[in-house]
Amino acid sequence: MTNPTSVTPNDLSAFWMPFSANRQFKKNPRMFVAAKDMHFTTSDGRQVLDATSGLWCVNAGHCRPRITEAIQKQAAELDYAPAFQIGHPKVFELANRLVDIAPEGMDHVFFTNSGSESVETALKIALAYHRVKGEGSRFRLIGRERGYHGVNFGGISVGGIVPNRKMFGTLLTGVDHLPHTHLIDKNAFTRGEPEHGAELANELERIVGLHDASTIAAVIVEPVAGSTGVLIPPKGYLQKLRDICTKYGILLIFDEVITGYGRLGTPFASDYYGIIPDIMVTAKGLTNGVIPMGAVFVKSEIHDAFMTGPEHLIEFMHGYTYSGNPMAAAAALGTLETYKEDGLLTRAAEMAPYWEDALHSLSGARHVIDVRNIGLIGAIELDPIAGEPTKRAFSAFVKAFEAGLLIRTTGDIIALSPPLIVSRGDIDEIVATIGDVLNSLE
Ligand code: PXG
Repeated sequence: MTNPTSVTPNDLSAFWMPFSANRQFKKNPRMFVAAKDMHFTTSDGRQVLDATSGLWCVNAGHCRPRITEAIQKQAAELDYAPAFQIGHPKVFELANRLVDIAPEGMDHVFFTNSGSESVETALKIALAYHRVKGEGSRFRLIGRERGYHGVNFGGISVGGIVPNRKMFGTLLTGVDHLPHTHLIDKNAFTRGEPEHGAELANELERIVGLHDASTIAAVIVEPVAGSTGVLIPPKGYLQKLRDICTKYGILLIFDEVITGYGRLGTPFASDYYGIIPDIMVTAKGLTNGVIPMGAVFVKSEIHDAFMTGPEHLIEFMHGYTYSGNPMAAAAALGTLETYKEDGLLTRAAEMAPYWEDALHSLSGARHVIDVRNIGLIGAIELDPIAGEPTKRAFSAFVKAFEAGLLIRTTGDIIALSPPLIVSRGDIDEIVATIGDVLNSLE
């Protein structure tokens, strides 16, 4: 058992924390020192119920034995193998296991180390694909307002979260954006997919009209936008995007970093909506968050287009030192086994009705202006404090943490995505704690 006091550092200044209010945090740190299944243990020995799967990644719950054992064994057996021009068996096995659970036709996998790298990889595959096909004029990339595609330059260029973009210069050129689909006036308190907004996909026709299809390489969207505060696609919206992309020879990229690996009650959102993209970006739940890893799935047609020319030449000039490294591959295989044994890739479908009812019981709680849900994802949107956006939700986060519950907030939205092993009792606790917290907020 870890002694909580022994792992509390006495100087917090050297570590520049990512996406954090560093000064505020360091005045009043919140530290986890252990985790098991649905709970974290804090440095002062409290249990905190995880309603966010860490950062949307610990889909099977914490410290699952198969994953731990797989990593331990791998570390002692083959720690690292060069990723270029040499292989190791586990990464090939993993690619096959992934193709087995992937949507029809997604037959090839390129490995990365994160969601952000998977996004860059997908965008580069899309651009290079058109070029190897002799359509190098297709250089434009289309994203969406409020989209989150990680933090690297390609991702923030196609992304649409203003604070994540505005500090960083001109970004990629040749990028345009679809409008976001958050129509709170029309769709507030919808259970599941909203009725209004499918027509927003027709904006892609307008963008094609403006730039001409012959200049557009790909459209990238999150099937359900997560980071921005859970925006669920209106009924029919994704199908319209698929149809317009097909009509104009534009590749459709689904960023499934959050929706992948069971979050909606199907292995991927693509299965949930019955819409197959051309490229699918994944990470997070691939290794249960334990070892960094991402995987980009492509259709054979795309992969095969690269497999021409002299066989001694590298077909795609891209990859990372740690692409498919043995430790990550072992963690991913252990994760897939755990998902299979516990039926986790479809468990969210069983729990979703209970989750939906529980969340919507908060509709009348103080400050709540919208509740939305799909699969095992939920969001509670709060009325912002006038002139002080984000403050109310952040207070909710701190109070919930003190009350033994981990939630995520973005803007004035509480986003929830519990591990897929969540029980009805856990759901009751999540909702009761949030209800108390909201009613206690100014
Ligand atoms: N695409 C999507 C759709 C994501 O949600 C990334 C790409 C980037 O993944 P990496 O592994 O590079 O972080 C993400 C990441 C939150 C939150 O609380 C969401 C993410 C990361 C951290 C916090 O909403 N999403």
